[in-house]
Amino acid sequence: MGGIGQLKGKIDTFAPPKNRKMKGNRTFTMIKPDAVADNNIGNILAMINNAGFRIVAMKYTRLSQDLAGKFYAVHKERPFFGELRDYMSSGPIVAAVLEKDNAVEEFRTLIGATNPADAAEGTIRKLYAKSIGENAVHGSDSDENAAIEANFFFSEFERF
Ligand code: 3AN
Repeated sequence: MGGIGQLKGKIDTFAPPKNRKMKGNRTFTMIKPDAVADNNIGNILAMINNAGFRIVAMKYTRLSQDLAGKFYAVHKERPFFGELRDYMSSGPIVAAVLEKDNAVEEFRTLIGATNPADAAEGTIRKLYAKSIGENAVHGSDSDENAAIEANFFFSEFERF
């Protein structure tokens, strides 16, 4: 017995280690397939760091159709669900957990409105999004969803 099996069910996979002071709240982001294909990973990560977010987990990966559907299950009744699932599984993405005080709201401000036509000047979507669907980045809309989304992509041993 022992090893990782013992940890099953005991880990809160979102909170930082208990012996470390929480520096701020956390949010979850993805750099979406359009921004990855356009070679904007570096530009977007620089904007994230320059806005004061610390990257506490990150991976380059690709969602299957099935996983993209699960991630966006909350939107499954929306008319664009099929399009969203196809698009989000169309190429690699970068998933990351970000830390900053008031992270969810601060990050939503940094990324701008869902539709880049409505996004404020200087926001990530204003600079890099192509359309309401291909909109460069995802940002969690609540602390609760940030935790769910981070746990979808990262284990305890992939977050710092
Ligand atoms: P946000 O990502 O700004 O929170 P939501 O939660 O309304 O926006 O939508 C989730 C994702 O669904 C968006 N990021 C976008 O990629 C896609 N989406 C939203 N509205 C549309 C639409 N009208 N047509 C196509 N895709 C959409």
